[in-house]
Amino acid sequence: MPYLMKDDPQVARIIQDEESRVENTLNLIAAENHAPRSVLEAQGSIFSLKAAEGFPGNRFHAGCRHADALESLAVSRAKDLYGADHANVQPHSGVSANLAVYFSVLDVGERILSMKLSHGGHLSHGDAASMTSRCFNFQHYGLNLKTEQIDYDELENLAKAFEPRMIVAGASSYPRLIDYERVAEIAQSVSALLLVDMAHIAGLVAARVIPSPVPHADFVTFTTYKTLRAGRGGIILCKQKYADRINRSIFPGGQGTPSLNLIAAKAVCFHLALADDFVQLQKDTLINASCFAAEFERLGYRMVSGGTENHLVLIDLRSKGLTGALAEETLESVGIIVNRNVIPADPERPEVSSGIRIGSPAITTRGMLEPEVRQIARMMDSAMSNIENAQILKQVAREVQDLCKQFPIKK
Ligand code: DSN
Repeated sequence: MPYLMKDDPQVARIIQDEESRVENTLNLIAAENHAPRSVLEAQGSIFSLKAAEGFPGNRFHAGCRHADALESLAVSRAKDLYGADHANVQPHSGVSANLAVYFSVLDVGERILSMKLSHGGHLSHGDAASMTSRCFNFQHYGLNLKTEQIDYDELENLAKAFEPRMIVAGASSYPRLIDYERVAEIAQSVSALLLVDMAHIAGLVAARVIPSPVPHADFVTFTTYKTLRAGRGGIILCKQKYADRINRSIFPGGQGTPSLNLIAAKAVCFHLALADDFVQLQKDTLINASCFAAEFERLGYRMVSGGTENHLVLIDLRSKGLTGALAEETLESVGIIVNRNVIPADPERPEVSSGIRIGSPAITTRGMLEPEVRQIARMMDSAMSNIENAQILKQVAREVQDLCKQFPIKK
């Protein structure tokens, strides 16, 4: 970063420190990943400066010839990758994408049925703390507290009683697959539209290693920096008949000029997602998550829902006498980055939580496989079982460093 170093060494050093933190820690945050350097180059490109309100062929600024070529390419790649009728690649984030879907077809105050945040849903699915809950009338479905999985019969009963205009499926901390066919049937039976928010699993779906919601849903939204590895940003896919309404809802409805640099990164990632090594990466991501669940169970931990079918596991720490917050802090002190997470019917406040959420995407991108996953689980157990033992924590921190050196982040 020669120019940045010259103009603002303070910021340059903070960026270098972050690069070093990422390289020298194990990232188990289920919502994150390491992106290829080509994606970061596209994100940092000249396109970050271009004003281009509107859509390809219909802009409110001149000089958009290359912007149009770029956005058209990203749209056509997104449609091909997911088999969608229409793609809007402009949302700045997942929340922007969800808001645009709600406002595209619903009037303020209309009813939406979605999964509750405390059982794995997302803030933008109408949580009380999110402005989405002030714009629409949300009711929430949860998990069956015995199976800790979605109870589709209960969802159906709620839909019949509430008569929502839209049902939202998709979650941030749900380790199971969702039966989209069943949710679509329920939505149709009450004449509701179906939005699937597949932010966490967009890479797994792109690689076709888990089922796709696209054939079943009216709208599919996702962020691009998680399993998909495209850097920050959001996408909306939809049936052709909603294409114009979705576009208007993004611009001029909810956003101004798109972030063309992020669109460039999205286009690169859609291209890379077609390669065989991306498909293998997503297969390994699933295998590694299952391996985490098996190893933690062997070590005496309880997996919420009894295991995983995707890239994440949710661990209930209560039997170990730990809170999520304490585990998160202890693990960070040895270089293992996780996030505390509420478990269904959690007795603790969200800031404290009784669980941790562990994701396999980033370590899999580094090339780690089952032997390393078992080693990481044992290191985590060692740290979490010895939170007061400075010597053991130091030893685990050294092991983390060694593992990071053995598996440098690929450029
Ligand atoms: N949705 C948040 C998460 O799952 O951590 C971040 O995007």
